[in-house]
Amino acid sequence: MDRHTYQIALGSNLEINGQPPAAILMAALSALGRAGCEIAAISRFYRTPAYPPGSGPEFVNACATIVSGQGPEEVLALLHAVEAELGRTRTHRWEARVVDLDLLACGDLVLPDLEVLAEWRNLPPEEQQRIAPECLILPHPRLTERGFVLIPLMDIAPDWRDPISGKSVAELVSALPKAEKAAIRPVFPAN
Ligand code: PH2
Ligand code: MG
Ligand code: MG
Repeated sequence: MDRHTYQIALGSNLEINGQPPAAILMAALSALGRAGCEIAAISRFYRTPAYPPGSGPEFVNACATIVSGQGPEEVLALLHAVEAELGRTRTHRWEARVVDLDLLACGDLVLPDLEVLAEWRNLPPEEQQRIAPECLILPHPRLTERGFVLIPLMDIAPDWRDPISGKSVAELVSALPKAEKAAIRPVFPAN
């Protein structure tokens, strides 16, 4: 059986049943473990301002590396099942959420192809909010521009490379605006 290495992003900015966001992310990781994924690495947990600015409460964000015999579509379905199990409802895109689990990458696989990935990457922000892709796009089209994804990812996969720019996660992090980096703080140790 082929085993694939996936990078995933986790985020939460709401409580559910008295559980704060960091506990919800832990619960999501244990659910993935119970579902048969090997959790190979977990980043630190970070407090991050909601993007776009002013769109809701602060998030806790993290990334994890999971190893699974399942293909990308199955892993995506599993992430959605865990979101539902933990109480996520979907009414609007980018609303406050109990838990958001995003499939960032499956090794260096590009889906469906570089051209479609580049099209989604170049969408203006209004369009990004209005339309969602029908097919699974990997790596995640917004991965390279978001500090709340790149900074946790740097903890566990600094050498992963973006297939379009050829840049590593470490290089993408060093290109982030200073103010954006400064606003993203590890939960432990608190500062
Ligand atoms: N997720 C979003 C939109 N905005 N902002 C932060 N800080 N963290 C997120 O995970 C996040 C967001 C859409 O999934
Ligand atoms: Mg997301
Ligand atoms: Mg999502």
